[in-house]
Amino acid sequence: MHLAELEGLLGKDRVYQDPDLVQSYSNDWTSRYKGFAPAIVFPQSTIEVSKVLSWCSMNRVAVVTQGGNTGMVGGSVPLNGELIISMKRMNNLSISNTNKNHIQAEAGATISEIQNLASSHNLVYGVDFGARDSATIGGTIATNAGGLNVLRYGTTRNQIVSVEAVTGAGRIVGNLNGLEKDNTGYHFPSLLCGSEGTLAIVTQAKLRLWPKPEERVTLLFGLNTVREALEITEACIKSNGNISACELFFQKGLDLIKEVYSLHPLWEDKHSTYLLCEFAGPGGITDELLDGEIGRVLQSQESVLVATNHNDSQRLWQYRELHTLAISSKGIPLKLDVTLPLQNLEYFLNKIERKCQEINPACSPYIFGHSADGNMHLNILYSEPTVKKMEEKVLEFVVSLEGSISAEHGIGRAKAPYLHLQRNEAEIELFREIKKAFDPKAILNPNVIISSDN
Ligand code: FAD
Ligand code: 2HG
Ligand code: ZN
Repeated sequence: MHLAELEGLLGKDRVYQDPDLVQSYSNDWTSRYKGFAPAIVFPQSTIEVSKVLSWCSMNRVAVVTQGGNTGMVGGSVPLNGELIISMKRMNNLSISNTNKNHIQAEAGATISEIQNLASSHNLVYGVDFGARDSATIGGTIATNAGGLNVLRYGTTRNQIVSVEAVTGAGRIVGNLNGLEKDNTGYHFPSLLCGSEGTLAIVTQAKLRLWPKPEERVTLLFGLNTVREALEITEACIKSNGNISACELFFQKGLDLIKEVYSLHPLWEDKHSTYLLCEFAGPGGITDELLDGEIGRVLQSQESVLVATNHNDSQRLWQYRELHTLAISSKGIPLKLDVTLPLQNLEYFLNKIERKCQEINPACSPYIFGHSADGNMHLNILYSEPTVKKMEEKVLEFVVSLEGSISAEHGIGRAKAPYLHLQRNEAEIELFREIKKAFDPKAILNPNVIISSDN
């Protein structure tokens, strides 16, 4: 690989070969995937991305695109010595001058940066989750990230109005016209969203913003069964258009968080199951809630904490949000991110721990997730040496219950061997054809979504 040519095209301050720097971009957030790369490129404009990809395509140099490198499925790691393209330096953003409810963002802008700009205009961005300070717009578009507020605003796909991207052949496609209605053939924002960097590098997007809620109320329930938690989830979904989050976790995860972060117990640890619900909307929603069905639910429960200001709410949220970090502090878990139809969720949750322990009695599964979406995160510690078998059996179980093997983290490299559980041969063949059209030399994120073995 003649990196000097690339330096000549872009300038020396865009291409870095320092081994320590390159190494610091070569492993994934979970530490499961460790790669190596000849160099890292930091383009600063769409034209520069186009120049890099044209050069790579001509020279058949495989690349891995990276945003914040917070992905959970090994998609942003150069496992086979690919060149890393980091989008971090493309992070400009501004409120659109054609529509004040849209934000125009370069791919490397983080979720927090978008949220802050939106907030200063009395608006919010609809996607939010724990990695907000590092995860980028490009990465979240590539993975169609979900997060904490999907039931209110939808996934990332629902936020994108327009997208600009560069194909594997170096061609700039898409636009930033910001038109809410634009039925001119195939819809690139939809196609590129969730394509995990296998079709094109997203360079910029126009994103929809939403009115900032005036009032927010967070409820944390201490419960004793999954059924109770799912009944309250259902009541929240039905009762009030202002529901914005329903998050489920269990005593085992709470015990770990208490240990790692020295947090207080909840209700002296007498419950097994916890549900955090958040409502956000116009002024007066708290009173409205208390007068309606949710008020009746609250009266029927003995263990409920209610937070109506930011600090109290954050105190409740930390019991949910710290799961990922607390688990990672103990080892490298097998991470599964699945959706179940709501009617099968209780069955799944009641069976899954036993199922894992039957495969490996030494394993330690932690379960938490977004209950209203039927999206559960299963983090299994100490599953070696049965990681593969565990993954296969759990994913087969999910499919047998009509669920999905990837809810919001994507397929990446981690789940590529299981794509056939969800997609039939005709679909996978079509995936290959679409990939060929966008990336004829197959240089973008090799083995992501479709591995060379399936
Ligand atoms: P990266 O990790 O850098 O990349 C992810 C994938 O996108 C890779 O395949 C990469 O090649 C590709 N990619 C990156 N940038 C581009 C681009 N500009 N163009 C094309 N392809 C690109 N995810 C959720 O969905 N919901 C959650 O609630 C959630 N919570 C999380 C909490 C924590 C603590 C952590 C660490 C992660 C969490 N994630 C969650 C996972 C992760 O943050 C998301 O997958 C996020 O979308 C990744 O963004 P990123 O910028 O870090 O992308
Ligand atoms: C969450 O909902 C994230 O907290 C991360 O999607 C899940 O760590 C995980 O498995
Ligand atoms: Zn999640």
